[in-house]
Amino acid sequence: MPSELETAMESLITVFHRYASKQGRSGTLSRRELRELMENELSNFLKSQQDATAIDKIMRDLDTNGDGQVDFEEFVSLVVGLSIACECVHGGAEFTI
Ligand SMILES: [Ca+2]
Repeated sequence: MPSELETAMESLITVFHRYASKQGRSGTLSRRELRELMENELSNFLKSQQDATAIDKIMRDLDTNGDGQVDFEEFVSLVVGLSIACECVHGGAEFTI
């Protein structure tokens, strides 16, 4: 049975591919796919960033290779960044969403 952390890693991969396969290239997130993922999967963390310009900014920040798509590596940097921000806010204490 996978550990808690291994399960979390599997979830990252599963969620990424669920949205990445919706349209166009299946291995990357388009702007629309990224928006859907963030609205559905990060709605608690990103309540203040639901407007279109915020999505555009996040997309630009994430798309480090500039191909207009967010690949898994670029997506992971979003998750890592949010996790670090979240850990800082909570001071490392246990939290629930
Ligand atoms: Ca990219």
